[in-house]
Amino acid sequence: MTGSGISVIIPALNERESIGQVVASLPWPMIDECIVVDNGSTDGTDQVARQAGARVVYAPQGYGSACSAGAEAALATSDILVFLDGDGSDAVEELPNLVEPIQTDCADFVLGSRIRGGAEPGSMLGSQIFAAHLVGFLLRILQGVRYTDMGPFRAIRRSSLQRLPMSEMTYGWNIEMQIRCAQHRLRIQEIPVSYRCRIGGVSKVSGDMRASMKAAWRIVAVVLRIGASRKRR
Ligand SMILES: Nc1nc2c(ncn2[C@@H]2O[C@H](COP(=O)(O)OP(=O)(O)OP(=O)(O)O)[C@@H](O)[C@H]2O)c(=O)[nH]1
Ligand SMILES: [Mg+2]
Repeated sequence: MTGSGISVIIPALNERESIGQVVASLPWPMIDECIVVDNGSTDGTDQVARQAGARVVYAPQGYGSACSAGAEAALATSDILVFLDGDGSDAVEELPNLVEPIQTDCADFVLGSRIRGGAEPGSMLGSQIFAAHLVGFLLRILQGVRYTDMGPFRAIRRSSLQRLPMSEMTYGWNIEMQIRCAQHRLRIQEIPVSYRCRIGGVSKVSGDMRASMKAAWRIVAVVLRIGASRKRR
């Protein structure tokens, strides 16, 4: 076993209805902290998160910006960073499965695949499933790496993330991490995870046509800009 301090990082924008339940249902005995990263919530998400036991940090706008600020803010003693969404879609009870390959030094990055785990009907749009397959296909050709998803529920060794020159501050952050992990020859594992419909509140991405198009564009841009190169950059 390597050191196993675990920080859970949750980007959250206007998730008052779900964030309390998500934070409270984390497997607290095995984690060291939960950081909720808010950048612009107007519904008191930060207060609810704090009451449920999270530390709240604030960041400039954007999903990637929030994830990156959370990683920066993690306790110095945390060797493993776990990312998940604040809307209750990710199966927090499966967190032990996600971190185990890193704790036992079998992997540096573990991606939870909703495609392999079986997403609850309605929790993923057909277009998201198609995009996951398409991006997986492109990255197999471009990078020689097999991914079946770009899901938010993931764990990474902190020292590994620090080596990656992450630059996307938008919804392209997740796929950038996956590509850079492959380029930096990190040990990657993908495990099946469950995925549910959000437990309340309003969708910021998949349920909003404009936001979905923007997110899709960022993902394509990242795959073309970073994924087309095999070099470590
Ligand atoms: N801090 C922060 N969090 C964000 C931002 N945009 C989205 N989020 C959070 O990122 C997570 C993913 O957003 P969702 O709205 O659930 O996107 P989605 O999963 O495609 O949509 P649903 O299918 O409705 O769940 C949620 O926890 C959001 O609150 C942002 O700009 N800043
Ligand atoms: Mg969601």
